[in-house]
Amino acid sequence: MSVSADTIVAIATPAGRGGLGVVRLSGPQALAIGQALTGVAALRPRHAHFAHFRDAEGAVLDEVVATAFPAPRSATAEDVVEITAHGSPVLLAALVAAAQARGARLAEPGEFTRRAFLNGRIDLTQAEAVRDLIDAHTLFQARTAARQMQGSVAAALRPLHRRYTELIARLEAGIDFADDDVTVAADGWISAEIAAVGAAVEPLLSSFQRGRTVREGVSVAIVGRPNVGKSSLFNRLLASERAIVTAEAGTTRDLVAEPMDWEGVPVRLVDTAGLRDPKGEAERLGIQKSWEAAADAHLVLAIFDRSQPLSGDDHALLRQVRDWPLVLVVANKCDLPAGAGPEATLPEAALPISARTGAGLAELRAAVRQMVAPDVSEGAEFITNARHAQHLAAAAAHLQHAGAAAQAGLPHEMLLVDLYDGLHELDAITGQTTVEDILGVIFSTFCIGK
Ligand SMILES: Nc1nc2c(ncn2[C@@H]2O[C@H](COP(=O)(O)OP(=O)(O)O)[C@@H](O)[C@H]2O)c(=O)[nH]1
Ligand SMILES: [Mg+2]
Repeated sequence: MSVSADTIVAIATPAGRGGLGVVRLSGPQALAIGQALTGVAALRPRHAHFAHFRDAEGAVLDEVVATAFPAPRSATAEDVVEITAHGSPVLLAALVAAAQARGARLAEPGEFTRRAFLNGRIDLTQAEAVRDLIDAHTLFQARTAARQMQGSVAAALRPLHRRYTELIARLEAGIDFADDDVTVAADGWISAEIAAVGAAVEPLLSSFQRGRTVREGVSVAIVGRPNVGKSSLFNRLLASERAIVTAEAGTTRDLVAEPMDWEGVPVRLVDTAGLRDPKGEAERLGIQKSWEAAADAHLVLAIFDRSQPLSGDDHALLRQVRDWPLVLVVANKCDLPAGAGPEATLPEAALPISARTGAGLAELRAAVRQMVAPDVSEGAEFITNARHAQHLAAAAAHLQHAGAAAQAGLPHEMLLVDLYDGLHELDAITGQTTVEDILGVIFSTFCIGK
């Protein structure tokens, strides 16, 4: 089963001191080396053994817990031993050195996961999800990665993949066994099947738009004239006094940016200098940066002070707002009485909030979440990985080409070239190869060679 001849070893926990540290072994010698390091005569499968790790002279270096996971029921599908020691870098290094002295070699980055893939334990999307899970910055990202680690991408592809291979099998059978009792598929059926497979690729491909948001996050810029409460809102959203707030106009001179978790979406929140006629060079440069931040942001929060009549600067911003693709107009200071008729000119959709009391903030959070990552719901499968999206796009293009060839009545051999190219793209997502599967489909469903 295992493709590896050698045994690898690595510290699995982060560098530095901690309560515990784990050394992991995988490969044919893992059990023998694990037993030698811990003095346990025979490690029972999936059983935690309390043991001692000793130096060359036999002096105890640490109390450890050793657990063996014999092949194939292990993370790599090879024999795996995990030794949990105390989290001392010198001690863990000594464990690794002792394992090396007994024939293990240092694992390369990602090699445990690589072996899991090569041994057929996980597919490529699952291997990538392991990395995404470790890299997650928000719980929502972690959940998404965890679902993919359990094979959700492959599961989403499976029905489409089955239909695709059956289509190819029908075409192949029609060509190879035309003289037998296999009926050649009708052209109308072939065109419809190609279209159906293409239609199944489409929603996955388009889901990458929101999937990318989950993975990479978005930037949200807070803009408005001075004193409307931009920095107050910024601090409120971050739940920290990050930006300076004063009653004096022109306090924020430079961009202030902080990463945050916006209902699961990683957001880079940017506070900006108030937009007005600048008084001096520093403010002029600050305001220029505000406009740039608004232009660069995925979403702009345009803030107005609802307790004041709209000023000329407010009107200038309202005119700009129309050119930005994703803008939320926010009417701040709703804890104060409304100023003389400002709502008349604020768009109806303006969201009333108070950065001071927190009123309307839940609605603001939900509205932004909806705008930057629409229907990212826990249940819906979506593509978060650019590599997967690229292969899906290529598969869609080949399917389109095959569809056009079918419409034009080209020979089935020609269709098959495109169809195989498209299938290889789908296979590249999970790292599987389907050619043998297709032979299987042909021989199982067509009763050939009676
Ligand atoms: N009553 C009230 N005052 C606010 C609110 N938000 C901000 N302020 C006050 O408005 C002034 C300007 O706030 P600041 O956040 O510095 O505005 P910025 O110039 O837009 O960054 C400060 O005195 C804040 O305390 C709010 O929701 N209600
Ligand atoms: Mg400010």
